Amino acid sequence: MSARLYVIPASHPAIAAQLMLERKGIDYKRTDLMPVISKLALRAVGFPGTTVPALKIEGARVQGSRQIARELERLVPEPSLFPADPERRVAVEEAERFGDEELQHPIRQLLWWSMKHDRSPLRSYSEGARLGLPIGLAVKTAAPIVALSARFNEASDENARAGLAALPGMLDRIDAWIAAGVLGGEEPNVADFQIAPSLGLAMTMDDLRPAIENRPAGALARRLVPDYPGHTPPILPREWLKPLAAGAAPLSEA
Ligand SMILES: N[C@@H](CCC(=O)N[C@@H](CS)C(=O)NCC(=O)O)C(=O)O
Repeated sequence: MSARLYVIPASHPAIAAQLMLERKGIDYKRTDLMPVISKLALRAVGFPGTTVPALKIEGARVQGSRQIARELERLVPEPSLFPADPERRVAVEEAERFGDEELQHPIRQLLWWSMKHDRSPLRSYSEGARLGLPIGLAVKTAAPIVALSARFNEASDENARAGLAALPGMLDRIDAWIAAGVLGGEEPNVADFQIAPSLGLAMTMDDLRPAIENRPAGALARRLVPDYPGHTPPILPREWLKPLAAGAAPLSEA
């Protein structure tokens, strides 16, 4: 089977797609793209949309982590990403939808907000990437890319604060799904693969990690994405982090 995955280094939905390709045992080649440039590059190779993950597989072009999951399932049914039981499948697909539509974007906005205020961590997110130019040069010339990415993703103060305020509730939801066996089962499902990379990316930020790492959600991320690339030292205003500090859970056995 011939497959090529287009990613932005450390993109959480792109890591979700990589995990699912690996779970299905599909060999693939990876093309690393710089943010913003990625939009043009994807159009140039014939994708209709402008976001990663984007997958060329068996002559088809599939874009979006949830669409990719379904195409992989169609091409390689086993091991399945979806539970066989219809009721469990509904629950898993709801968790997957939440991961895509509710969790992904605030984490993305918080990262771009941080980059907008200090670009120096950018290099750590690109470690090992092949961007077609030396990483050092890519990072040095990244100011307009960071500014545009922050703008495209609406990484404003207001949205960053809203994301931080929403995070404890989202983590509670994830922990409840883990307790109910919807997430975190022995055989990872499509929702595990969708949600764990967002948690992994969040935990690269020193400001967010303490609120996540010692709870079941943190254990899920460590299990599925133990080596998430990137590290952002503390940068968010302390005042904004108060909703998170209130929700930080003590060490759990999960
Ligand atoms: N919900 C979509 C989100 C895709 C998305 O927004 N990807 C980001 C990277 S995380 C992207 O391609 N952004 C374009 C850019 O940064 O220029 C999915 O899961 O596929």
